[in-house]
Amino acid sequence: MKNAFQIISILVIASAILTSCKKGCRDAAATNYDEKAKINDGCVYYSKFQINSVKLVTYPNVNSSAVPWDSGDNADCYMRIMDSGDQILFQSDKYDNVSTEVSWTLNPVITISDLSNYMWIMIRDYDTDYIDSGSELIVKAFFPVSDYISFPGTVSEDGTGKYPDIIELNEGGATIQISVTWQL
Ligand SMILES: [Ca+2]
Ligand SMILES: [Ca+2]
Repeated sequence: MKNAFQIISILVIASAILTSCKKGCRDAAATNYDEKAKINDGCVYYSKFQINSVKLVTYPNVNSSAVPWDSGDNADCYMRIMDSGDQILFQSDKYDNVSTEVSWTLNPVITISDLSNYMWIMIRDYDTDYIDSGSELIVKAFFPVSDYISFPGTVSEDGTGKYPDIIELNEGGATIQISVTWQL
């Protein structure tokens, strides 16, 4: 009888301790990370993201030979999204004589499901056609997808948290902002 009482007492105390410990996800890489959680209770991770739009915020006035992109006016910009193997995932229409920021909306959006890899965003000046020999490279910006995920042991690049809605790339005097939506 005494033993039974002791066991019950221990169970009651243990249960009180457990319920006072907050349950939640303790993995900082997860979408539902709870820094106050004491007991790990299920984590959720994004597995893909969609690219909604790409904005060219600014770009250099001249090419690598210090010559204006086009004689007499600004570059006629179009944008490409490529995977790590340089395969084209999306190519936009062009905007003529871009002097201020421009934005391309992807319709349909494209979905990226390999979060461990990298991509490229390329902006070109359309000269005579859509092939590379007829256009000038303005910028090819490296897009390190995994840097924004916070896999265990890595840190997201945006500084305020992982999974940013806008990913900004700065490369060769150009600034590009990518609008994304993360998905489970
Ligand atoms: Ca040109
Ligand atoms: Ca032009």
